Amino acid sequence: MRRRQFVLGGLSAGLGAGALPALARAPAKTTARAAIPFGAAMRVDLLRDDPDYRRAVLEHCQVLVGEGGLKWIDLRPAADRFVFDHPDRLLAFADAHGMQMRGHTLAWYAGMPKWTEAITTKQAAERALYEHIDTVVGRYKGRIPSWDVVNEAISDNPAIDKPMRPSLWQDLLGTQHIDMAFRRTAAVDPKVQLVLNDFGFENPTGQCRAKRTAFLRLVKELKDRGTPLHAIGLQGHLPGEKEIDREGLSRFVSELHGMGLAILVTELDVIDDKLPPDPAIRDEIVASRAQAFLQAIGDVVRPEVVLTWGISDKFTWVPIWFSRKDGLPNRPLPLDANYQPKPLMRVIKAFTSAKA
Ligand code: 9MR
Repeated sequence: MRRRQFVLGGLSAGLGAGALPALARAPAKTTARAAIPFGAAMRVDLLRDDPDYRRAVLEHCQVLVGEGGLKWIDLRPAADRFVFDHPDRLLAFADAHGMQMRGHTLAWYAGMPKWTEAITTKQAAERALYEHIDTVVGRYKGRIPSWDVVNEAISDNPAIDKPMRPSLWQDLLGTQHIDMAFRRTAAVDPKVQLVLNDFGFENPTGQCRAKRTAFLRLVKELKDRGTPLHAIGLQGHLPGEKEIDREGLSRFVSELHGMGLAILVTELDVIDDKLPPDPAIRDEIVASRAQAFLQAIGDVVRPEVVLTWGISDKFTWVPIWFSRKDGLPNRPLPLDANYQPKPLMRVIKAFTSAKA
């Protein structure tokens, strides 16, 4: 069957360009590939309240992640209270529609509720981290198959002697907090895919190079210590005005893959505040950045999943930090504000689709 598809594919490709010369040419190097599940970060209230949003999600997504909901700030209004309403609803939606839900995230520097400022000792931090993981991972055991256990652990400008980003966890427990979080998550749900998630690896800048170096060093240390780590989440919040360092990114992915790690694209979007105003031109640049990013990864290994950080330009985090000076709305996502597919969706569909 596979061979038949290959032959037919070769024939039809040949017919377009003139059958005989095409058949005479050496066959194109086509390798079969499975489809990559695609999905997006969700605002769970919109799934209930906005029928267009819901329809778009049902049409395009096979995997979901809460844009919020599982963050400390959302789950933990007080030290002794957990509120699971949002993630419970998202998981119910995913289950009802045969989709998978990813977990985001257990240990992060941001999105922490005010009351955690009262955690000031190593013992208290350890207790809080373990209690959180036990409760949250335990609740969704067997139902959330993949967790961003630690998010954004490396500094924005990592120095050789100080690569880690300050956080409650890093400050009180040191880099060991990463081992602790991964080991505890594995202990609570041994089947879960354990992911280290981060951003800022893809441009030909000193900053990205330093980040890649620091990240690789951290991952090597974790692997050497036997930390259970299964996959790397490349967020992919791409600055639209910067080129993709295809060679540098491929080399980075190859090193990670060589350490036995799977690769996930977890938060793709293109930050377009510095791009030209014309929507058509802007959309093409957005798509081409994503294309170069995905291709640089795909040249090494097919990512297990591709998620964008939102589905429609109508609802995106980008203007919180990167609104445009000309006042035009941002266009970072695969569907426009009217849920129409943009060139970015075309790129994602082409990249994720199966090939016989
Ligand atoms: O998009 C998210 C935004 O709505 C939240 O306010 C913010 C703080 O919780 O987090 C945003 O999501 C971030 C994600 O959790 C981690 N990577 C960067 C994302 C965009 O800032």
